[in-house]
Amino acid sequence: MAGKTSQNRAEITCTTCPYCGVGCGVLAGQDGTIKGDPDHPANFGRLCSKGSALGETIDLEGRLLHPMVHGKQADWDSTLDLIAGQFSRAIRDHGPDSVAFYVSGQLLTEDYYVANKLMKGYMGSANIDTNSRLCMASSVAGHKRAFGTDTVPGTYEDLDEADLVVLVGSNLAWCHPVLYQRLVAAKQARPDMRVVNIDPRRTATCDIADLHLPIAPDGDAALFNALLAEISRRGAVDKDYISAHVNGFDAAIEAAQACDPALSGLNAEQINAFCDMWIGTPKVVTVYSQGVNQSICGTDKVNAIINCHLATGRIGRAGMGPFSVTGQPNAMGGREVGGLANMLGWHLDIENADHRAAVQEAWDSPTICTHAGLKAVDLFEACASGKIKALWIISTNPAVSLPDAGNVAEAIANVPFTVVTDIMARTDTGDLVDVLLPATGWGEKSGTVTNSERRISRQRPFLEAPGAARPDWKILCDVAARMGWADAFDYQSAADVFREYAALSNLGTRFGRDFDISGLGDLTEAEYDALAPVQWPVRKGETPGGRFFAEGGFYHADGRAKMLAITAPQCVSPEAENTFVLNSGRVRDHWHTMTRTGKSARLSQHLAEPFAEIHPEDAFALGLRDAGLVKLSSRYGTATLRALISSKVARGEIFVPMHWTAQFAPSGRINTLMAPAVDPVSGQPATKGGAVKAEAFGARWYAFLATSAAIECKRPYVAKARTTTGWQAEIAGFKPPEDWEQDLRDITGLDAASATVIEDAASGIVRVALTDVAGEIVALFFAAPDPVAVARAFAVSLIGTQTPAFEALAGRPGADRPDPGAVVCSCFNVGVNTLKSAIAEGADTVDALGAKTCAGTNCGSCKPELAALLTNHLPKVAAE
Ligand SMILES: Nc1nc2c(c(=O)[nH]1)N[C@H]1C(S)=C(S)[C@@H](COP(=O)(O)OP(=O)(O)OC[C@H]3O[C@@H](n4cnc5c(=O)[nH]c(N)nc54)[C@H](O)[C@@H]3O)O[C@H]1N2
Ligand SMILES: Nc1nc2c(c(=O)[nH]1)N[C@H]1C(S)=C(S)[C@@H](COP(=O)(O)OP(=O)(O)OC[C@H]3O[C@@H](n4cnc5c(=O)[nH]c(N)nc54)[C@H](O)[C@@H]3O)O[C@H]1N2
Ligand code: SF4
Ligand SMILES: [Mo]
Repeated sequence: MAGKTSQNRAEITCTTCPYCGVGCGVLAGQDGTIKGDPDHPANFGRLCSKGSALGETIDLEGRLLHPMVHGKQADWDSTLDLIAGQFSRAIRDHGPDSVAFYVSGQLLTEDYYVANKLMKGYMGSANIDTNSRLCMASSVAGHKRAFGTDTVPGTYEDLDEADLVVLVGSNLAWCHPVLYQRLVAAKQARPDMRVVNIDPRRTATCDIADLHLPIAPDGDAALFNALLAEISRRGAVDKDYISAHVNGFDAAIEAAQACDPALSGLNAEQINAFCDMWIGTPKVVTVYSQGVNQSICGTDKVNAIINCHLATGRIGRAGMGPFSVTGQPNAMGGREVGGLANMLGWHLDIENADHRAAVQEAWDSPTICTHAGLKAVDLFEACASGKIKALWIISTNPAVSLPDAGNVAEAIANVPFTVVTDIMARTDTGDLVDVLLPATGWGEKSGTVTNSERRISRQRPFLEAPGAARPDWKILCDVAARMGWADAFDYQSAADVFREYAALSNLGTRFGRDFDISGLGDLTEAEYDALAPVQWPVRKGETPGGRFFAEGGFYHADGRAKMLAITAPQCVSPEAENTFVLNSGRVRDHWHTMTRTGKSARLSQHLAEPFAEIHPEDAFALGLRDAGLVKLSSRYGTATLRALISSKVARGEIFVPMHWTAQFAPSGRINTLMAPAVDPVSGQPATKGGAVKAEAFGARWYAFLATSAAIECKRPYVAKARTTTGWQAEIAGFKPPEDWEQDLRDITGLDAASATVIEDAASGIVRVALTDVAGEIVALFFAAPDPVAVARAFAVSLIGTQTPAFEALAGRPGADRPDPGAVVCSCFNVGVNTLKSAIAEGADTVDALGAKTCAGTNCGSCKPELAALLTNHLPKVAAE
């Protein structure tokens, strides 16, 4: 069990990346240097662009450093008293279900455990839900239906060993980049390995795919039903496995046979090719993510996939199995501690009276919740209707990330007493609440996370806690103590919390559950500090980890798995004119609501503004031009985004990124449009399947601004991004300002700078440069009646230089200063134009491009884009 500690690698701390569920090991230096940990079994030294840029996001700019009550700095004691008083009063006057926590898969296990214990065992309600409801709930529900408990059967090694990897609703290249690279390496080592990518869009992940199936939105259940029917028809069923270990086979096959494969949106040839590959390849891993989970039929999709693996007995053996990859760093840990409103810790069930009694006994708690709490969407509805009197939101930004976000913001504002714990002073959610509490962030806090393959790793601190920031678990304990439960929350350290949680986990085994880490239940502080990454189960005297279910051993009462009879939904095909299916998801270099990645210039330059990816024929029909603006609207709200015209999306569909907030692009908040429709089984919102109308935005002027100053600007369209020299913004509006120069001064606050203005009345083009007393350019502004054609990266590079204003306002680089173009490789800041020149000079492979420009030679996250560039498929956002 002993591992490396921070002490035995002087100055270097072994920790874990705080972003995605791959859970990469990171070596962090005190000076902010970040490297992949070669000894960590999740990444063996690799990191992606976000992991590599961690050093740029740990500065204190924008951090919340003190408790704030109604906008005023406050001390901890009085603030904690206030919170304890308000929660106690609400419970006394309105009962336990009048209070709620909304927490996050980015909490550490220790934080998460304490929050659950406090709400479920002491406050006496199960009103604690988590952003994992928006992320993993359908997988959890699907696992429980099939296996009897929420088990991920396989390991990452299965990806190395599979002969076929099927990616369903997963943009692995951008969202789990180190796993993607692992797949690339496996394929290089064994060229016979095949990859299928099932996604309505042609994403960067297609770069590795032998077959891309552009499925209709929510066509997955029909496709996997078709596969199951074919498995049966072709005699590929593992009859021994079924008869020994599986119930529900006949009903599942019957439902599959009754299902129309055309509902998948694929033709017979495509379906056949897929069935040939899947059925003909015993070693198959089906990896799935949000294209499966975030759907009104997400749980059914999960079970349609698992059905095929159960029918063929391809589960729990090397290179075989269904594999739901987790999104957040501790999405899995949250499921283990019972983070969802309908679960108890250690994979026990709220509905089961014996489980409830056992948990109460283990905690020696005064009470235990008696029924499931409100799931995220319902929880915020209860906030809106006045049922919730006190709400505490921890480590998540629901005013951005929940569907129908406008109403969610109003619902939060409607709760009489609201608290947010965050690391940042300003977030869209934090701006709405009574009390802000400063948490220690990554690099400062200590605890554990569990990754997609059930591997528990330590996050270790290497920085001092800034200001008055405290660990999340500690803040929760301090409130619990003030509510009268000091003894039960008297933990002295994160290790202390972990010990209790791990020791009690044999409860799971007692009730015949999978989750058990009791082997870690008596770690000393030093052993906890030294804990090496370990996969559960971890029982005393047994080798930890491994796979589940090769020999059956499921967790339903009879020990058998269940195949489900799945009915595929009719594909959504909006009938009304100009109405589109709204698909949403992630970009390579941003993390969710950008509170951290938005601080990094490198990460902000890959895609610097929110966009709507739309098919060329749809764009033509709407009168949209590339780099123009498009307005999307639904009955919930509107959004204005840059049009990215691309045949990578199907006709009738629009893809938008989920990341932009009121702080970066007020008109780009996509969840203001998204309906709060949920999967009926899991309660997970269907954030991939909205319906919107689209129209050209009809701006009268467009502008680009690069400056060293902060940008404060209210216009119909504004999208700000960090640059290496300050900030940049894309701006657009209707009525042009009367005085462009004054307008620019108002936006930047650069009152004292001297201005050079070039205005061409005939073309309507306006250019303004602001120069400071030292003769350095501090702002460059380009406005035009059409989307502005200016070399953006070049303009940004002129800020802070002594370039003569007239020269800078040419907006086009001279031969002596080539324009690198939009960033493709964020590690080495290599722009698209640099890459195009390298291609023109003969670089004809990704490796050759790397040798010439360094692009792709560090984290490798941009390799799919380099490959696309080589075949002339570069995505373009805004005019370059
Ligand atoms: N860069 C980056 N990486 C991240 C994150 C991030 O914010 N940024 N967040 C992390 C988190 S929390 C999560 S949950 C994961 C998510 O990781 P992914 O699930 O891989 O990412 P998404 O972009 O949300 O969606 C994946 C794909 O689903 C497709 N899709 C939409 N509808 C359907 C459908 O009906 N069927 C199928 N088969 N596909 C469909 C979309 O076109 C999209 O390409 O990423 C993690 N990694
Ligand atoms: N339309 C659409 N909506 C989606 C999705 C989608 O694909 N499409 N995906 C959904 C999914 S899968 C997810 S996971 C969610 C994510 O959505 P959110 O959870 O709302 O997004 P984050 O930006 O990760 O929010 C984390 C917050 O915690 C803060 N924070 C960081 N570290 C700490 C810490 O140590 N302690 C505390 N207390 N705070 C901290 C950050 O500053 C930030 O404000 O979005 C969901 N929403
Ligand atoms: S793949 Fe990237 S974001 Fe995910 S854990 Fe690894 S370094 Fe972090
Ligand atoms: Mo997620």
